[in-house]
Amino acid sequence: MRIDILTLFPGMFTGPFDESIVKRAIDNDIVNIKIHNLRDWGLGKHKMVDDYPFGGGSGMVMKIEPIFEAVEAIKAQQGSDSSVPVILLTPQGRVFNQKIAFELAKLDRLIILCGHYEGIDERVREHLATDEISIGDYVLTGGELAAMVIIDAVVRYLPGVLGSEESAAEDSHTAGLLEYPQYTRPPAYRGWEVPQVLLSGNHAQIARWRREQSILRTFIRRPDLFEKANLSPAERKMAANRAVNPL
Ligand code: JBE
Repeated sequence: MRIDILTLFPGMFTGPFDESIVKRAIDNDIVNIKIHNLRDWGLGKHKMVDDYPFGGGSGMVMKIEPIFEAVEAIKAQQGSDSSVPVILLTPQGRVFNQKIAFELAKLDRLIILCGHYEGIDERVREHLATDEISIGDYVLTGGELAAMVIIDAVVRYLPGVLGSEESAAEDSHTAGLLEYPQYTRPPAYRGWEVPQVLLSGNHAQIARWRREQSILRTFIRRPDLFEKANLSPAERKMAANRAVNPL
């Protein structure tokens, strides 16, 4: 997969892409992430990328020409395929989630536009962006952090990035539920003990306990997820009972 990012702050991306799993994916040529400085397409000798809003008001608006010309140049870099999806990161977009990450991971190319300042000339939305995504209902100073969040979630899905064990943890059985609690040694610390069942060696019992914990946790913390989860009637009943009468 190739991901192109268009930003006014390319320096923000060093760090997240230079560590851990995303770095490994880049080193293994599973993903190719190219960061482009929008300033390179700025207008005139001052490389202007923003301007005053028509109609007045405070703040600056990102100009249309540098963005269009940058995206056209980037598209042309690997065959002039005008069908490459162009995602604009904005609080006005559809809210990002795991399903969107999964869908984006199927693409072989993707261009991400990081907005800044008070906004972007509306014609970029109308005539260039093919999708608008938000990572949540809060205001960031720009789309860069949103781009990093999305890329991190997408890259995990690319074949070869996670080990088979890690990916198995996301199978349809557990999808949509919160994770069960995890413990490691020591079995007791300051009197706080690891649940006995995990030390029992009884794998069927352990699997049952974990499933129950996932369901119960989801019921209590995220009723919205519980509602949508793929659960049997017995599991739904168990959650309702146990939440009222905890063990
Ligand atoms: O979520 N986002 O993509 C944003 C982009 C820019 C500013 N705030 C956001 N939340």
